[in-house]
Amino acid sequence: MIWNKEIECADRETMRALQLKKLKETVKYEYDNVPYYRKKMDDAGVKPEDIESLDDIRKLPFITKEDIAANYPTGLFAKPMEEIVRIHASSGTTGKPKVAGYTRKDLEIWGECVARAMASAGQDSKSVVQVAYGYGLFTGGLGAHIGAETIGATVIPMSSGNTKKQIMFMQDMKSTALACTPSYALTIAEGVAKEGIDPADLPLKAGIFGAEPWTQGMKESIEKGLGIKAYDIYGLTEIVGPGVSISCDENEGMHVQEDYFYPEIIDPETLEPLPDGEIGELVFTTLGKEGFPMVRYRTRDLCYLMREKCGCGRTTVRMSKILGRTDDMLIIRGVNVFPSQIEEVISKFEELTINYMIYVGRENNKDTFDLEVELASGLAIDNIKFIEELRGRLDHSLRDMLGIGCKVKFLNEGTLPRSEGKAVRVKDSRNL
Ligand code: ADP
Ligand code: K
Ligand code: ZN
Repeated sequence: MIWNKEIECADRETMRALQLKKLKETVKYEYDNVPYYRKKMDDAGVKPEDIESLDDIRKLPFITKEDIAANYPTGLFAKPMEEIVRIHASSGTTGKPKVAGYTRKDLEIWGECVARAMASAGQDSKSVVQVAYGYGLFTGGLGAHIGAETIGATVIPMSSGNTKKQIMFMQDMKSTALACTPSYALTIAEGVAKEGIDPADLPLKAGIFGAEPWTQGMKESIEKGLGIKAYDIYGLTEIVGPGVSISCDENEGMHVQEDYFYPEIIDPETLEPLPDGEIGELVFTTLGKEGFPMVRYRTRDLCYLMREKCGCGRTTVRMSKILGRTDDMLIIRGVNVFPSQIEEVISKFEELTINYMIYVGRENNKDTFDLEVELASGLAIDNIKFIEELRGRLDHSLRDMLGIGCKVKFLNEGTLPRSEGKAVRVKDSRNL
């Protein structure tokens, strides 16, 4: 199902013309209304009139997470508070949260984008969408909510947590879609199994999962555990929240709502633009947002762009799954390690659940690297021969993937903490 065929299936020329028109307006708007960015442009010697083509975007200075922090809380807002009708903020694991402000029009844009996402996941006005993302400053809950409402679905605003009640409502209200983080979806799937419910008996058809990185292996576990098709929804508070992009039935990347969010991929070191297909840092310019517009915002998320025709009929550019956040990258004994690489390895082992915990520390001037994994149900941790054989195979696969080894500890199923929101899978005590 395609929500907005005219835009989502527009030909390249039409889309580029629309983007250029909106880009020019955005840059002028930003220059006129955000003094901090005006100064950046002045320092770089670039004026709004210098934007004559889409490629001219490269002349513009970036906005970074540090710029947002330096302007905490509302210094980069382009509208007076009177016109701001909603505030959200990202969790801000380090330092102050990043605060975003929305005008009425911004909420409409957000609703439109998430509506496209809901439709891509097969939902319509007859659907019942259970939102199990947290409601609050976090954009997950109200983001999924506004999209489900825009398509006219029945929204169940559960928020996260209380897994038993989630499952009860899912059955009693005949929810057709579940929107939550992939790690919480997995927790719910485990709950379903624990209650002896056959996933095929659930009315649930689709999952709209995002807000954290997840692998194909994780996707398969969730799809099996809930008897659904899982879709990947991407977004970030600074740009709008979830709905910046969504996967389709082809499961080959996420279609970017590029009439509102213009994507670029840059080399995070040289800051030079990279061609389609090359992995780098994702940068977004919002096209038409009023309250908290962003020009060339560096997301720190790593992915690549695809412009080949998609089987679903949409013509919008696709971004690959998020392969990691530069923030999440661990440097262990000089080697770059992403938690998602570990998840990918673990997901290939039937003997393990997909839960894990990474511990990094420092002893005798050397990095320590420990990994806890869980045995799948019914497997005996006291079967030493089996465990040692499994350890051997796991060590080998991890070393293949990461280039370094780690110390693995096996746990019984259900030992590791389960997530209701964004999962915490790394404890790095080196930074304490
Ligand atoms: P934060 O997690 O930085 O406090 P947000 O709640 O705004 O703030 O989350 C945005 C971030 O979450 C993105 O920059 C990205 O790293 C991650 N994210 C969101 N959706 C996805 C997704 N579908 N796949 C992978 N990562 C995602
Ligand atoms: K107001
Ligand atoms: Zn598609």
